[in-house]
Amino acid sequence: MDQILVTLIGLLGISFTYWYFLGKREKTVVAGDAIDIVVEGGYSPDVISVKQGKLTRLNFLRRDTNSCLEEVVLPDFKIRKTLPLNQKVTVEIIPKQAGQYSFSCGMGMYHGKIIVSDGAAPGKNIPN
Ligand SMILES: [Cu+2]
Repeated sequence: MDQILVTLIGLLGISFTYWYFLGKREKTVVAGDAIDIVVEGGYSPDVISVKQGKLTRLNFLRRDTNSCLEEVVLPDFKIRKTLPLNQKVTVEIIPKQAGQYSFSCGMGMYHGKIIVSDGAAPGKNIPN
C-alpha cells in the first residue's frame, strides 16, 4: 500500500514538473508587417519577434475589463498608449538595434517581450 502511494506521489510530481515547464515555455511569434496582440489576462502572444530596422505594427486589442491593462508601455520606444476596451490600437515601432525589449501594462504587472533580430540570422544577436 505504501509503495503504491509513493509511486502515485512520484507520478504526480513528474506530471507537475512537465506541466509547469511546458506551460511556462514562452511561445515566440514572428511578426510580419503587423501582428495582433490580444490583451486579456496578459498579452497573447507575449513574445514577439520582429526584424531590425523594419516598421512593424503592433495591433493591441484589449478584451479585459481589468483597468490594470488599460495602458501599454514600451519604455525603450518611449511609447505609452491607452487601450480602450474592444478597440484596436496600433503601435508602430522601427527597432534600430537588435536585442530584447519589454513592454508591460501601465503598472508593470503584465509583461511581454519584443525580440529584435538583425535580419541576417534570426535570433543571432539575442542576449540572454
Ligand atoms: Cu497593470
